[in-house]
Amino acid sequence: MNEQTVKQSYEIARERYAEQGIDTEKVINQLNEFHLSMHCWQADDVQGFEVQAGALGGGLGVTGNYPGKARNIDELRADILKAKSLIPGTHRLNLHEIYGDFQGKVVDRDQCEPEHFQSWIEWGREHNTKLDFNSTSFSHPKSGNLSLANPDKGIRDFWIEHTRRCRRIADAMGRAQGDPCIMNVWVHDGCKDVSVNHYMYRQLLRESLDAIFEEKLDHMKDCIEGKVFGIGLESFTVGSHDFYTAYAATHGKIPTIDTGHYHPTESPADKVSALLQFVPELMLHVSRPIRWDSDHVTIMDDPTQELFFEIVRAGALQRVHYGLDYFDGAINRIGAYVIGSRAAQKCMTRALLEPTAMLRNDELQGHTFQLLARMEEAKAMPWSAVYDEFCRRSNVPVGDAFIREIESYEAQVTSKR
Ligand code: RNT
Ligand code: ZN
Repeated sequence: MNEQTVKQSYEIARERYAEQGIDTEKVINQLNEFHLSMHCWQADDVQGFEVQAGALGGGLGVTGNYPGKARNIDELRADILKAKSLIPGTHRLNLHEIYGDFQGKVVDRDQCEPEHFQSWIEWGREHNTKLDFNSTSFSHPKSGNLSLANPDKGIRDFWIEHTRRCRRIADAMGRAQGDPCIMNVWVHDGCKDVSVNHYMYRQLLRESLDAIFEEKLDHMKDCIEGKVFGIGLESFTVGSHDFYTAYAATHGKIPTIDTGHYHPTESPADKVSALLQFVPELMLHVSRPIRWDSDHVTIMDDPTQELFFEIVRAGALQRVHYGLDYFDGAINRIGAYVIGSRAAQKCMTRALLEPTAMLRNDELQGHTFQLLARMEEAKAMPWSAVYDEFCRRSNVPVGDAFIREIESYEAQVTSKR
């Protein structure tokens, strides 16, 4: 797009919003402070770099076989940097434990150390990318259907040890980057078919978490992620939402809201104002479920937009960590990062540009017609001109210009893999 056109469109948008008392310059500054935590696992269909890696497990599924997925740490890093070059602002990278730099050695999950992430820490420093982290309990011979809630003490202790070590790795990352590393614990534990020991499984999971969180670490924060069900684990999920919500609220932990993890008509957005009454912060896994937790690429759909509106309306910008979590092997994977990240930013742009003060006043005065009318008009305001200007100032492609960049990277790099 012609630079002059972008600037002129922005000037008009700035005036239109100023008429409503909204400062678009402030919004652009806020967008600069809005850091997404990009999930490393979109680049290679959740494979990771373990020498002994097996098939994807834990009830997860990636569909599609689009050519060009990252096959090693160098390719994954190159792909992430390419994606980041097409997304305005500065963003974090969310690593899973299986993405360690294991140097061709077999390192079992109960053996991982900060040293296996030293090169990531250096990479992050070099590329102005702060790191977040996840323990990995799936895709392992000891996973089965139950990890932290396994009645077999040996297996349970193995995963407790893994997760404790992961917290220390996260702490090392947080210390090195001078900013807390957010570490997510999600375990797939559940039952495929009818089961009667639910109380026992949940008691075991609670005790395992208590053991894991015993060590106080100052440079990391814990978040815990529930779910409705996984593939092959349809009948019962140990770490349900009630379980983790209660755990987070009583232990000062951060719940992870994965937008793909709820019943189809349940609104993840509606959880923001409820949970933040009782927990310090929230972690998001922004995704797009189609009929189930299918992890399609995030787009500007109504549930995503509503989520960002709710965060802004709750005044919670500083209390939320913005992770993405989808994996689509059916389309260009770098394109998937860019579409999803830009969609989240566009939703945030619209949320920040909402004339919230006016809307709140309408509502309190009982002016329901005016409230509805203003919200409808806000949809058609020139918010995209503000996002385009943010892209322009960030020196990244404006509008669909990123498509050709991805096409040429595909022609030169990913299609040759
Ligand atoms: C699974 C959870 C979890 C994973 C990643 C890979 O349903 O959403 O967050 O997607 O940890
Ligand atoms: Zn998730």
